[in-house]
Amino acid sequence: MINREIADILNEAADILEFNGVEWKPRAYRRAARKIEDLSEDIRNIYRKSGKKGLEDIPGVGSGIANHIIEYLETGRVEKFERLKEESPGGTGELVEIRGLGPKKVKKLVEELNIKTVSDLREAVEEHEIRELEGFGEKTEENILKSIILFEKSHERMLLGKAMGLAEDVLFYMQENSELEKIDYAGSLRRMKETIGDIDMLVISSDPENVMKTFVNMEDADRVESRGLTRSTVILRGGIHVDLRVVPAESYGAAMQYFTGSKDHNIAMRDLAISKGYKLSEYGLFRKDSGKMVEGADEKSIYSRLGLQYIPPELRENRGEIAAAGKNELPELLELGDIRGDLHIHTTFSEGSDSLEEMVKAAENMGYEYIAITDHSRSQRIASGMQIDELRQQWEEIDRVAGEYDIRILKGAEVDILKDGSLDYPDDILAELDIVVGSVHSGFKSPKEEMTERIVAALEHRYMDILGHPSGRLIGKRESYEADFDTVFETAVNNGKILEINAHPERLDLNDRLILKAKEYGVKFSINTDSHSTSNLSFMKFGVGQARRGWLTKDDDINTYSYDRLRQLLEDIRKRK
Ligand code: DGT
Ligand code: CA
Ligand code: CA
Ligand code: ZN
Repeated sequence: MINREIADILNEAADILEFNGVEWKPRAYRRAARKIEDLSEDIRNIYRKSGKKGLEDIPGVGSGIANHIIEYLETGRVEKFERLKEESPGGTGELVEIRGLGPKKVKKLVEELNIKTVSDLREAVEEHEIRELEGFGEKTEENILKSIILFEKSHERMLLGKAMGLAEDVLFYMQENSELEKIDYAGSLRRMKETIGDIDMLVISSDPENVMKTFVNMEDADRVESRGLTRSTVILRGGIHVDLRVVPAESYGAAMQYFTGSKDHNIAMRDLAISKGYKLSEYGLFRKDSGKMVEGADEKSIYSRLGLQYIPPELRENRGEIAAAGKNELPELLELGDIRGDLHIHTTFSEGSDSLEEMVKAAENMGYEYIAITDHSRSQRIASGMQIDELRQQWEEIDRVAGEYDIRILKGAEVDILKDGSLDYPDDILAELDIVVGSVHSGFKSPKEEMTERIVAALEHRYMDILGHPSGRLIGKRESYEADFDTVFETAVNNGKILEINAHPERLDLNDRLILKAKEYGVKFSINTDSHSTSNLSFMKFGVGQARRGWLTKDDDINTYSYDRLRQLLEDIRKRK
């Protein structure tokens, strides 16, 4: 958690410096922040074990930033950053998070309209004051409004990846420090929704008082919103609420059922219970006539008593799962343990922070059978895409590393789909690759028809195997591009091409609804982490979560294939043309 905190303050300082027109430092701070967030080890431990030297070993962290980190670890603040905040006009940190508002524009808004916060900005947009400013105009005003809406969305809900990390920290802390028999998270987090409003936790304990005391005194709690004997709510740094309830053991299953939701699923379940002569609540399943409790301790038994197959949490969105469970027709969902490899991985050959060998080793340690190395192609200047000679060097490196490990390594690339739908390497180079992930990385605002044609052309390209992050969104930051997904799915199926489910918590595309739709067309999927560091490899569970929310089975995802079957599939794709 401390890693995230430090990343946050570095990002905040970067925002302010950027606002002040400082040139390179903000980039350096952001880079360090990203690397710190990617660390798998607690930065406190690194400092304890290896001192300042250890901190300086983190990529992007030099002596200056290391000193700031040490100051923060020791005092909980960084004097220089505090002063920066005081000296900069109020709230600008927040304003520079609005996309399309550079520092110059922000400065103008502060000076001319006294806008300091996003809500000031919203008011000014609604009053059409912005378009009157020199250099702004009507179009800018519209774009600002769109960005405000995205900003607000991302600030009231938290990314699944972030919420899961926080919840696991709280679980661990509670297990270590209090007397409890059982603790679980429920709510949207258990359903693996892509964003989380608040974290809901349930506990069984013979000493609720002790549990609550431990909970509200948690170091990471910023504020205690409410405290009671059976329910307390704390607000963690960063603003997320955690709700914790102590529940009697005989009601634990019913409480898990109720607080896992979704609300719509619960309402449908309650109606079903009534139709069968029961009453369902968070305390248990009761017979309507006698009021006798027939189930409660065990969640699965509630479903079976109502004549249903057990419904996995990810399906509980009232999208037909209850009817299917009643007819024994639920799909056997894909599981994390079914995954045999990751097919979208970056290394230091492009913008990754760990070397090719480190990525391979980490994937082997996860028990994977194969991994595809897919660094960026040559047009990706900002992400240091590979020129052809670098790609060849990478092949040599792969051949060397392959000799040292058991895991199979596929030579791949994440190749840009250029504006005209062509791919960013010539065919003879593509033909030498084992696997090609094609992604759109530019022109996100193209009209729908253009974008659709562009993707269709790529899907028809002989050497493209997987369409990477197929909707191009960054959750809360950038909307999906416009494309006719029916056409995209149809073209994929007709050409035997694979669509990626990107497991990176900032992306998670295709989303659950698009997965459901694609599945109807018979599309095959590939769940990949798009890892930029070894710690990112653990994102796989979020992709699997979305796949399960999209009702996918093991057979729908090619990452469950054996190495031989995967190679056969890739060969078949190329033979089609
Ligand atoms: P979130 O926190 O917005 O990401 O979404 P949830 O699903 O975690 O919702 P939350 O935290 O408001 O409530 C947790 C669960 O409690 C919810 O999924 C279902 C249940 N629940 C909450 N309010 C109601 C309600 O009014 N009726 C029923 N039947 N269940 C409810
Ligand atoms: Ca919740
Ligand atoms: Ca809640
Ligand atoms: Zn990538």
